[in-house]
Amino acid sequence: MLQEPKMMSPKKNDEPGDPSILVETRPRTQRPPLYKVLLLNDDYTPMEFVVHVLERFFGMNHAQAVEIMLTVHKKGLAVVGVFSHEIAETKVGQVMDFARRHQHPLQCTMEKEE
Ligand code: TYC
Repeated sequence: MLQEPKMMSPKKNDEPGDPSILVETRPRTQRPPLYKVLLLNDDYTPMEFVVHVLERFFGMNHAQAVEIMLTVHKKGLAVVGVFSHEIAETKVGQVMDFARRHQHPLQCTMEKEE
């Protein structure tokens, strides 16, 4: 008796072991970028004012604040904290505003951490 040609059943593509399927196992979560907040040296801002800024806006104790202030004074700048973009922007704004209100030329900036 004549056999009809067997139709190939539509191949399901999700059988276990199907080598044509690549299952992503590596999680692809991305950390949000972090930003360094930098304090810059100048010749006019009083040392005590910088120490106060570091205590007030960066939660440093007095000894830490003196140490970092002296690092900025000697090296020209120092990283005073690492934050999310939004927090870093807020800190920079707070420091710049506080310095301006007291008529000191203190500069604070942020840069992306690589
Ligand atoms: N260089 C300043 C002075 O001699 C002190 C100073 C330190 C200024 C740190 C700014 O970010 C600064 N009075």
